[in-house]
Amino acid sequence: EGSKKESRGALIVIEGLDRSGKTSQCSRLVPFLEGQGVSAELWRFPDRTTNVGQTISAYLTNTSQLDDHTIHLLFSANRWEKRSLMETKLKTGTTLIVDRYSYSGVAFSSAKGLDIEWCKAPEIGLLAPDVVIYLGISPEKAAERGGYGGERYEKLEFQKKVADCYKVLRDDSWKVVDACQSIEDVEKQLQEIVTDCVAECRKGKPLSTLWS
Ligand code: FDM
Repeated sequence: EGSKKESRGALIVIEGLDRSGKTSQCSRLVPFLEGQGVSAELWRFPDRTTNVGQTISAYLTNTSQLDDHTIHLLFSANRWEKRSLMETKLKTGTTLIVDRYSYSGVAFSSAKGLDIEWCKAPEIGLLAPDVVIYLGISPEKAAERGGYGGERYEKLEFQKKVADCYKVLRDDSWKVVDACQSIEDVEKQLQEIVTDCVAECRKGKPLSTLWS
């Protein structure tokens, strides 16, 4: 423990294809951290509870149609509307486990053919994650797991394009965890990564902004 009176929380982002196990692993991490005495919350994007989020949800369930650029900017706006709360939570010591973030935003929109730099631009200035964890699984293996819902992007051909776009975005700072292992093995590796990350932030690692 350092001498700092208040230590900030960590911004931990989990990314991956549909059916990679993101959501269930995210929800296991929060009680794990709390058990370690770390204040933690589970967040997810899109946050479908806001007005913007409801518009996004209608699009994803095919209840409405929107131009590709328009929906891209709405996904980004949905992160911007949560930015100040996110900053407050982090600065007051709460660690956030975030199920999808700007990387989903860029990967899914560029998979439709939008220019990647154009896709990244509206994300500039959002808080940068302290770590991005990618749950790696091939689109074919993910599809075999079954249970794709009926939402707009849940189709093998599209998921293959998303996987390629994630590859372009990924850099050496990302922690890639093999999502084809047992749930417990994946969980154990995630626990190690988040424990290290929380410790680094406690020691005073500064918050930064995208894209960094
Ligand atoms: N998605 C998610 C995007 O296209 N852009 C974004 O910025 C985000 C955060 O929305 F297919 C896509 C990814 C996924 C869909 O995600 C809804 P969940 O995790 O299934 O709710």
